[in-house]
Amino acid sequence: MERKVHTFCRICVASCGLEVTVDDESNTVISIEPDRQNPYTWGDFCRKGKTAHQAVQHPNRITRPMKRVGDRYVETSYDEAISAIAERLNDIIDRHGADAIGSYNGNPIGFTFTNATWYSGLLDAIGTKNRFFYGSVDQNGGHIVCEQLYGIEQVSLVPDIDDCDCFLMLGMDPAVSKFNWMENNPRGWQRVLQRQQAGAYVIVVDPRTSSTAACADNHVAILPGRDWAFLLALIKVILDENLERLSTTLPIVGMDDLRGLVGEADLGDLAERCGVSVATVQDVARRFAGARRAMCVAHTGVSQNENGTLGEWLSHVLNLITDRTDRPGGRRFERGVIDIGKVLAMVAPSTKHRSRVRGLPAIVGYHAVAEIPDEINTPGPGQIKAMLIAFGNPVVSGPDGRALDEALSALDFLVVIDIVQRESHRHADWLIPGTHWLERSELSPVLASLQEVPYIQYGAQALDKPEGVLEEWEFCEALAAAMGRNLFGKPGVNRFIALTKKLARWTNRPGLAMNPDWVVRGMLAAGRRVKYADIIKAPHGLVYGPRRYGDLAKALRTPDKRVRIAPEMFVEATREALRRRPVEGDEFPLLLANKRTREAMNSWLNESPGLRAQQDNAIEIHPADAGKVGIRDGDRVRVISKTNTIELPAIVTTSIRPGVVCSPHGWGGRHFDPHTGTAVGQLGTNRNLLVDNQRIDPLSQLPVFNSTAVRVELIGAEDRSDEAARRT
Ligand SMILES: Nc1nc2c(c(=O)[nH]1)N[C@H]1C(S)=C(S)[C@@H](COP(=O)(O)OP(=O)(O)OC[C@H]3O[C@@H](n4cnc5c(=O)[nH]c(N)nc54)[C@H](O)[C@@H]3O)O[C@H]1N2
Ligand SMILES: Nc1nc2c(c(=O)[nH]1)N[C@H]1C(S)=C(S)[C@@H](COP(=O)(O)OP(=O)(O)OC[C@H]3O[C@@H](n4cnc5c(=O)[nH]c(N)nc54)[C@H](O)[C@@H]3O)O[C@H]1N2
Ligand code: SF4
Ligand SMILES: [Mo]
Repeated sequence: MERKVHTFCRICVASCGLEVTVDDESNTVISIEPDRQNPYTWGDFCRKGKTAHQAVQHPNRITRPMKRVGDRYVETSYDEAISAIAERLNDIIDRHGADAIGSYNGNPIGFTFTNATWYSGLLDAIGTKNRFFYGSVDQNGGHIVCEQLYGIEQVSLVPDIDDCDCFLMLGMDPAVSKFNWMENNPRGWQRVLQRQQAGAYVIVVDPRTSSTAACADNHVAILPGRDWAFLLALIKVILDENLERLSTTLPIVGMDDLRGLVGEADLGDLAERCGVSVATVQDVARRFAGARRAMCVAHTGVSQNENGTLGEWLSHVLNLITDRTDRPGGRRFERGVIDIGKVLAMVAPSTKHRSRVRGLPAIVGYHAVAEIPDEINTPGPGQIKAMLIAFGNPVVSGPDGRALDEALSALDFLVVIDIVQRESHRHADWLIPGTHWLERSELSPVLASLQEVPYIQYGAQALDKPEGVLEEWEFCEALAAAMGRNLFGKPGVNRFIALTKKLARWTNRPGLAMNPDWVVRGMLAAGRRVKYADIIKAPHGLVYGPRRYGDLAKALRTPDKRVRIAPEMFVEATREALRRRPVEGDEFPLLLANKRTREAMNSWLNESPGLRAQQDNAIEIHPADAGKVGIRDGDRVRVISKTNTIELPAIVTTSIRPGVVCSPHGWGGRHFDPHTGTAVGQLGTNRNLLVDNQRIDPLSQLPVFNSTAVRVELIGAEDRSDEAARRT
């Protein structure tokens, strides 16, 4: 029988509403279409959503716990897996302490609040402080900036697109990756273009003529990694020319410190650093400050650099000194269903722990992916001996995957929870099946708090999970119980869970057994903004209120309830950056930037058969740079950084700025057939192998994905010069 399920896509934050047609008999998807009745996301959709079920039917999907035997895996029961893993982890904890168990959880966990909560509960049960998450390759800069400025580690400042007259967009390519990151604007890019048609001015700052930049009224082709200098230059022009109009919605402290810093910088020097003319800087600054309504939005292109956090900070400053924060047409504060600061405090451990080897502080409770190899390789108390990797593929998505892979191979014990065995999982001792979001029903207060308007949707389950497979949270709960350690590290929790399970069995009411839904309902009740029952009654999604302006002032959590516009740590870091001259070495004369591809989601969807529009990644290079080393379009080239060497085909194009090359991430990972132990296919090449894991933004701890210094050489250059010699 055919059945239609209304739910939403949980691949990226765009959260597109879906109508999934399911064949009940075979438990398969017939089609996935956008849900026309979704009041909020209708109009946004992509092929990744349309073909999402291909990952459910992945030919190498893990559907039973699998134990490594030699270079293959054999299927076992959950009972066997859980007791064996519990015993081994307990043994390692007994011998080396809880911190000997490390953990990485990746991006897809961000879409499943229930599993994220229980996974974090398992880590609390273990008691390890060696936790790593994808924030350190993604949004950590945002957490630091919000914490410093507003006193909350996450503030959802959503672009208020439909009222904006001047868009200043840095390091983002919404024409490809949709208008989302730590906030979501459905059909955001199309709406920007509509505003443009109505007269709005669009400025895109990007070293490449991306699909987004191609539509800009002004495309500023900046040097990668220098957005902080560009933004500081804009702020300088605005303050020097008295064009500022301080926020009217927020009390601000620290303007003198900001003015002091700006006074120390020289406009010509700043412009030179970012490779943009002074005239362009002045034009952008005057336009932005003079526009009736405007917004500055800085995304991952800005943050994944050595001074990325400074870039993000200054993007907030620019909005604050021109009264664009929490104002129509600017960046509006959306309260969400629940105080997200509180939620974060719940899911993230409130530890100020410092990492053992590099001494770096945890950010929202987690350390940086870049540190994992050091923490595994360096002997001494607290050395990581075992890891859990869930929902993540850091060997491909993180910096220097080769170093990480080698470190993972040296572990005593590695447990993976995923739907497929990928590059980061190849040394796993145990593979535990993950579930796919089409197989889960869940409600995420976190996702709901990233939306442009007060909006929430229940993520209904479309398919049954493979028979016998436990959802990730169930596995975490069972493992904590088998280890004899209380979930969440809270005394009595395991006993309570066991009791509720008994009660559920006696009464034949499964809902009485404690489960993550309880937490969600509790939070919704505490938030008092929307009722659980109302959400369930709205299968197409629920807009539960009007968009409001001016709530941020009430939400501030700084001690004096004012915005700290110039936190000392940022001011000092900017001074330091101003003191340093960029070193442009002859050995590595080009800067490697990054982009995304429409058909892939980080490292995990490019092998889906339905998505194989692209089989390979390449490196884009400007004709002037290509000419210097004899590279022609389509040639295979060697890309060399201090860290590693890779080979890629070259695309010679004027759409990239001279001095910069660009290649998308997420490629080059293999996946495995655990039954036979063979690696199945590899599409493209992992450009992150070139990225150093020691050189990170000291504030956010993000690697330098967008400004790694490289050199490019033609492979077989000798043959070509022979050929040229023959011709002459
Ligand atoms: N050079 C460069 N590198 C980057 C970036 C960049 O812009 N440039 N972007 C960074 C960003 S923004 C991000 S978010 C990271 C992402 O990096 P990661 O967080 O490591 O995520 P992915 O590489 O996408 O790997 C996701 C894994 O989760 C598994 N998975 C998917 N769904 C589920 C599920 O429901 N259950 C379970 N158990 N497993 C699941 C997939 O099979 C896959 O193995 O990459 C970062 N890396
Ligand atoms: N199709 C697709 N969509 C996605 C994803 C995906 O993997 N595929 N990932 C999702 C995730 S996890 C995230 S976090 C979001 C991210 O979404 P965005 O933050 O919008 O990221 P990108 O689309 O990679 O756009 C980054 C842009 O920055 C430019 N850039 C590179 N270096 C610099 C620099 O130093 N300065 C400036 N100003 N620009 C620079 C690049 O050329 C590129 O055009 O996208 C989400 N959407
Ligand atoms: S992957 Fe595509 S369909 Fe899914 S939420 Fe993102 S944009 Fe929407
Ligand atoms: Mo991301």
